[in-house]
Amino acid sequence: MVKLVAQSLLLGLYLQVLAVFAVDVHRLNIWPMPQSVSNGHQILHMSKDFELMTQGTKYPDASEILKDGFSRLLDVVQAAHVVDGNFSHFDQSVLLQGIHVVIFSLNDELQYGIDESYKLSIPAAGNPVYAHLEAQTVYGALHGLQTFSQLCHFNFTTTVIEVHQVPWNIIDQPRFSYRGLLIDTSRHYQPLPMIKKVIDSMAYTKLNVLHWHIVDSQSFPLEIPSYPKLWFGAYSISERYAMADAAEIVSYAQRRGINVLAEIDVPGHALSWGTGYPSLWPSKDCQQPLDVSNEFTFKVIDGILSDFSKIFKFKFVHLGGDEVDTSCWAITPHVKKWLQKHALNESEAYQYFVLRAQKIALSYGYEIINWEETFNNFGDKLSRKTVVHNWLGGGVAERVVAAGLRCIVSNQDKWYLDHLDTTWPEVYMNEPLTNITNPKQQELVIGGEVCMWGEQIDGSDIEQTIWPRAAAAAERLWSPYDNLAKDPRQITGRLAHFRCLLNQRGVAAAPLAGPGRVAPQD
Ligand code: CP6
Repeated sequence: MVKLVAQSLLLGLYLQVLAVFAVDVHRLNIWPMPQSVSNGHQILHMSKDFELMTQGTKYPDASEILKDGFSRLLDVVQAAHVVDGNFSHFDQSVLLQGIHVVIFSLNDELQYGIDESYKLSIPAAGNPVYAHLEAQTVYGALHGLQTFSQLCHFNFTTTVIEVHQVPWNIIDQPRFSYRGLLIDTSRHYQPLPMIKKVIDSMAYTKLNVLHWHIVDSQSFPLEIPSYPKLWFGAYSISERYAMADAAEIVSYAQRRGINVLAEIDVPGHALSWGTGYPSLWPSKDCQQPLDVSNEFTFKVIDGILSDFSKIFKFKFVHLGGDEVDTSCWAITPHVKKWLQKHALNESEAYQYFVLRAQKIALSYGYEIINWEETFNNFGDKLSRKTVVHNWLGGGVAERVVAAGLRCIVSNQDKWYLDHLDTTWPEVYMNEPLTNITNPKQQELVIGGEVCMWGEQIDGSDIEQTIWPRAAAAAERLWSPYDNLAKDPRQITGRLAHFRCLLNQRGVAAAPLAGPGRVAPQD
């Protein structure tokens, strides 16, 4: 009896310790929360000669990617403050001299599924004092530098940057390999500097795929050298991206560990293609979907994907396939005749179109992402190299992975950022593995994506519409399930802190409270 009481007391104590730990971890101002963290309560001062050290590693000269990442780290921790403290005041044993980075792989090709893990340790003292960062790839090291940047604070009395709460020991890796953000440059053009700013801010929160919904019905801003009249569908002669600009975006993102997923949304969302090539429209009265009966349609898709394959090096291309209304195919005489000749009904013709576009993408070495309607209508016919992109609501991912295909979750009720009434706690609580318990099926959910559709936003308000809510999704996709807050009230302070950090870094992230952005109710 006594033993039983003692045991239950012990168990109670243990649970309490666990609970305290769970709360405590959210008191640390790190976003997204790493896999494992321990910290102390001392302070280091960052030397004004704070250096990147790579001696003794396979990277004696450090890759340019790492060096650039290090110089961006210095910029963000300095946050434009004037650092002019008198460093001779400080005891050498608490002066942080630099960060020693060890990268194990020499391959710095960015691709889906690469190792993004890192280990970061910062001692409380030493002689000299160095932080240590280890990673398999340079992209894991960049994540480590991002985490490091969040531990730094400017001291206004000494005018020196400090690292608080040392010693730190952090071990970290992402829960999901695909952590995306969609931007839409067809409904509103986004200037190139804004796209770069979005990429910068994605890196702060460890998102790793920029899904570029480049073209749609409203405008065709991208240059396609194989079919140079396509961008006649741009809004104006200024609101365009040259191929070289797109290549620069890809390279800018890649240097920050971010893949670019390019999309052409066929056959439904493609009206603007016909501005330059009207024969892509079934007729003047039927301007979408693209003309399924015309061989030229598939030639153009081939040309676009051929041009894409030269610059968009991500393993996936997105082929859309959503919201296809085929009704005007059936009433356009030459298309109707073609359907009859091939004994296809409208829905079979939609399937034929999507599968033929898939074959073209495969011929250029891509794997394919398609919106979920393709799965809902003919899932068993899709190439096994298809990833199904959910958007219509919950419950689809379960069926996709049960069918053995991969899935990306973007449930519109939770992760569509153009829904301004979706609050950050709702974004945070969207769990991609809802109702998926089989570990093999869980692996098929490769991640998720928040979508910033462009109908309602442009360069003037894209940042405050994306942030801070996208950061809530970023933590859901990065942090181990057990570290995620079970109640968003636990993390209001930490997210508010992170959004202030975004502001300090020049990102116009909105406050957590306010219209459409309410804090959780007490
Ligand atoms: N454009 C494209 C869109 C949407 C989709 N595809 C969309 C649909 C409904 C809502 C938001 C966006 N604007 N090409 C659906 C994937 Cl609520």
